[in-house]
Amino acid sequence: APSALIGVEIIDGIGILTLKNRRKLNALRRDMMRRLTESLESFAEDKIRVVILRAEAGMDVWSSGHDITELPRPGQDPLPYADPLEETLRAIRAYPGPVIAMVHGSVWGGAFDMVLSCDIVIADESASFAITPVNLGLPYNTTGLLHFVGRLRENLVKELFFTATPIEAKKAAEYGVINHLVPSAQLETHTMEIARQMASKAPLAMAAIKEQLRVISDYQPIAAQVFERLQDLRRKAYESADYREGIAAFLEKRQPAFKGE
Ligand code: KFV
Repeated sequence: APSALIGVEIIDGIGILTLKNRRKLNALRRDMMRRLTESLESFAEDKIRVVILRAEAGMDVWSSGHDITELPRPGQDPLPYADPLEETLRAIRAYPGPVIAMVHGSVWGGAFDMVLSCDIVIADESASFAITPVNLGLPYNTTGLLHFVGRLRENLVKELFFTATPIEAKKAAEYGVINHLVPSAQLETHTMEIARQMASKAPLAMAAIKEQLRVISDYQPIAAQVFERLQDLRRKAYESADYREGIAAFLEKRQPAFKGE
């Protein structure tokens, strides 16, 4: 059952959402993303003030990112507006209270975007972060790039995207991906402490501040002509043989050979 792949609990008034697709290293399936989005909506209705997003205990991969087997086939936009992962990112960003990412293990692709969409990141030394669309030949979406540029320095964003290589916890903390880097044994207690502290503060003021920050950081006007040109560049990439090759290589468990066409 899809719902079994997402844990939903409330502990001490804190909403806790747990990724539990262990067999596929927490690949972000559509049904899981719908469940996450719905759970955030019901937490908001129940006036849950703070949410923690985590992976099931004992996993060394926090999440392997977008479920690659569910990516729209080559020839179609791989990250359309209505993609369930995109909907979840919007739900996290619009949640009327803090959403804390608690990270143990490696974070890949769209899961990195998800972590950056949270308000605060608390992680241990096992955490690492990679954004990997160039391993697949996948043209990332403009909104997603804004998420990275809004949080991180541009030279780091470029290094991450162009190498698709994970950055380790220490460097991630240094560059501001992580708010608090704590020993593994303290990850849960430290995260709960910060969650409880935030939950004791004035929720309406917090919701207003979060929404203002969201609107300000989303406000990046692009002329219609410019946006259409960017979409053409993206289309050229997702209609290419390289994107087909990138997906095929992953499914066949081999290295891709990209030709630039
Ligand atoms: N989607 C679907 N299945 C996945 C998956 C994914 N993202 N990642 C792993 N799996 C499956 C994998 O096919 C295998 O299935 C199982 O999970 C264990 O993975 O049926 P199978 O063969 O058992 P392994 O065997 O690869 O595990 P391991 O050798 O420990 O390597 C772990 C890891 C995370 C390094 C490797 O699985 C990996 O590189 N996964 C892909 C990471 C990635 O690039 N994710 C980004 C996805 S694309 C994305 O999110 C976006 C939006 N984007 O733009 O790039």
